[in-house]
Amino acid sequence: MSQHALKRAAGERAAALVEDGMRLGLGSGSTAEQFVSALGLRVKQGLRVVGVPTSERTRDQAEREGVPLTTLDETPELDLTVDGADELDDELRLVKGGGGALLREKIVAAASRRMIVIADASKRVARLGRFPLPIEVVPFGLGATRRALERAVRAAGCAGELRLRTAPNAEPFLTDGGHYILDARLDRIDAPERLALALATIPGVVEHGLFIGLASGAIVATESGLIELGQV
Ligand code: A5P
Repeated sequence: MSQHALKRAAGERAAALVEDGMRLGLGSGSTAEQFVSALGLRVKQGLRVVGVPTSERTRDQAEREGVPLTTLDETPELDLTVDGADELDDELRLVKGGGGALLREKIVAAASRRMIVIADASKRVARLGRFPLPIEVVPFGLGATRRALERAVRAAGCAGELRLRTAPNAEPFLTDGGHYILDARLDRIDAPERLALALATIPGVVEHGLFIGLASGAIVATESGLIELGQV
């Protein structure tokens, strides 16, 4: 089975869980794209939902697929968010932000009563950290924020370098919110909660890609079928 087929299977399963009238958070990335596509098919068959997209890219896709959209201003509480992840462990702790949408993804997940992660088996890890941890920062004061981050990372028991993410034109990558991303290449994160707390206290840090205590369940697509973790 191709990785695409695994993502499709996870996305379809999540779309099947959506109930009429639900207020949804619509995740970002190639796996969430499969969910939005499968959801669009159900909407065409008469399912009534509204969704808050977590990126401009997802907004464009949802509009194309005919999924009605809302905002967190109009709809501040959501029933369910479905989103992908760059890594997830057995405690449903996540690394997210590979696509740069972590800030809106975290705001939307936090506004949801449930968050279900959809992923292919390559995303499931015993320990977080091999995927570089995205940290969204404001452009002002980048040098000072980076130094503070390096200290915080070391104090939290991690080691590794921070790299400013660049776009294909070699300019700094800009998030939907107009911020930069520093990718922390840590290799292993032994104490995700400790690191998350340390990162969150640094001025200039807008958000980081550790999602802890947000996911209630996960659907992981493997060659031998779907595995469900937590409450799906
Ligand atoms: C976007 O910022 C990310 O958090 C994505 O949810 C994550 O990178 C997973 O993307 P894929 O499904 O494309 O791997």
